[in-house]
Amino acid sequence: MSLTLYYSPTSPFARKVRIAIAELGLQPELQAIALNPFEAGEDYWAVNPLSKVPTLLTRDGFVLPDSRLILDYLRTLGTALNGAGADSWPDRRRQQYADGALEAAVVANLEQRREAGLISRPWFDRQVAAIARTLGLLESEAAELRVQGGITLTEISLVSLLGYLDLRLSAALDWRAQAPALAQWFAAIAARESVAATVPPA
Ligand SMILES: N[C@@H](CCC(=O)N[C@@H](CS)C(=O)NCC(=O)O)C(=O)O
Repeated sequence: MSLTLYYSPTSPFARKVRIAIAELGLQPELQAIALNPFEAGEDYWAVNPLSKVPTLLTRDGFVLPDSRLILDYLRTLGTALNGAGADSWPDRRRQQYADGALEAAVVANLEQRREAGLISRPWFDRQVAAIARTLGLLESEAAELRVQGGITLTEISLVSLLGYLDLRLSAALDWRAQAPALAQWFAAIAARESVAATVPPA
């Protein structure tokens, strides 16, 4: 049995999947293939015509093209992501906020990478403001976040979001100043093996 993961080391969506695979102890059957989705060609498009990462080939060789879908599948392979409160509405809601902020962060990064004359500052600022507001909400619920023992998809999404903010948006958003409780939680969970092993390269 094997799992094949197409990923980029800097992709926060792929990081969610990589953390989940580590938490579930599935690395022995993992074949991980690193690629840059912006430079991918026909070989990869034959696997995933969206040309995005992550993409997972399941144990049956079925192709799953999206991190949420992949995480749903991985959770059928083990129970490690069933921390207390997993699948409760409050937990799922926090996960959705973290994922939504992550989507806004990726949009903001793509915007700032455009040619100087094409960058829309209002569009970029709109994404950053949405992230800041959402972090404010999650900050007020930081006491619910887990560090030790069983975690859930919420912690995975949030770690991936905050790591990506450090990597790509640190000049635009001083998130630690705005969300000190999240910063404390992030510093604590950074020591977890699955988290430490998937830090994006600078
Ligand atoms: N909804 C997708 C988003 C995946 C995504 O946008 N990945 C980015 C890398 S962070 C990508 O592959 N971008 C390439 C492109 O947009 O062409 C998921 O959750 O997996």
